[in-house]
Amino acid sequence: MKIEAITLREVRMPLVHFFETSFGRVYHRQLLLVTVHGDGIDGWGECVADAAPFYSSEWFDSAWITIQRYLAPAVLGHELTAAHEIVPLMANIRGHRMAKAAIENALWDAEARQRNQPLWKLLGGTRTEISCGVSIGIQDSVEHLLERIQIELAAGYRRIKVKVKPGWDINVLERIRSRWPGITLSCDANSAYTLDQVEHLREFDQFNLLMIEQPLWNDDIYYHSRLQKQLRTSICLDESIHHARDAAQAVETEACRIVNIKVGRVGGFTEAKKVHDVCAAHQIPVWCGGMLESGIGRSHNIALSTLDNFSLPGDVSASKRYWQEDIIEPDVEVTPQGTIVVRDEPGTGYRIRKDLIEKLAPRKEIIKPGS
Ligand code: OSB
Ligand code: MG
Repeated sequence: MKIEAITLREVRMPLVHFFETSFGRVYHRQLLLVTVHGDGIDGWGECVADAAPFYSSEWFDSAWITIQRYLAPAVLGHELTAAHEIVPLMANIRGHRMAKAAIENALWDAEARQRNQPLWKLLGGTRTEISCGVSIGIQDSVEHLLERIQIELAAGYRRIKVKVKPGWDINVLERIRSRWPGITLSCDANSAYTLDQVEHLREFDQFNLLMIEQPLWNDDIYYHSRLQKQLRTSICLDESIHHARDAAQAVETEACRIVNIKVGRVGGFTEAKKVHDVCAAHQIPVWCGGMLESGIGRSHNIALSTLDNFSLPGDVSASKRYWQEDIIEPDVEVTPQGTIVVRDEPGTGYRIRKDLIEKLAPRKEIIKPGS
């Protein structure tokens, strides 16, 4: 396929429910949608960077300008036979993985449509049904949190993950465990602790958690390995893993026993597959993380989750948990057994609601060679 043009769109979507982590509360998402045009086909990708550089150093504006100034010019006009060939074209631009992933993933979507094949098969997936969990943010009260957990369990979700931070952790986990002693439960600290809180973190061991996600610094692997030796609970790394080498280091230093793969954080499907393979080779299970995606990013997460080593439930859940109206059709739906049945149509299997996107998009820019 020849990459003839790239369209950027800004779409603002209000969340059905606010989402709060240790770095703050959000009420809506400012999405950057990327469309790659070539050979009469449009491929769609979503940049998962947040409106502000809190989860990672990338943010909406940095992604937009990096694509406009550097990434689009590096790839426009090139003729590719497979989506992964775009990776070396962008390799001399350092970092900006979420921006790169949006372009690369759009191209995978285009390739799947062009080959008339489901994206999940093109990626090498083997599962036809994926296992779903939910990530529940910090609430105004523990009672509110318990109510939300009740709703998600009733909907069939197979794993509950709650956000924690100092002051909203042991007390909260105690309440959850006393009400539901047997559910699969995990927590995510988004780097809210330091190594001198080891004694406090050891208290998490009493709750039989599936994992504690990213307890320490966002850029650290080594101190997580020191911490893991002192905890019974498995550590899962999210923020610290940017590529397959990070995953290899984390595995070799025993900094974690589980890895969260977010395709945006690692720079696209090609690197996500490599992280998956490194972990598989060392019997480290992985699961697919979420970034409050619209249906476009969500459908890509579903496709990725069909790879063999995605053996734990991901943060891939139903459209209606996030949006009044999603920008794909049909909505992503979860069965009463807590699974998503993978669609067999070409591409992601979901139709892009372009009219709705145009209505929601206050800003749009078409980039062509030489423009
Ligand atoms: O750490 O996994 C995280 C959302 C935004 C930024 C970071 C994270 C999250 C989530 C949400 O946990 C997962 C979802 O999309 O439901
Ligand atoms: Mg996380």
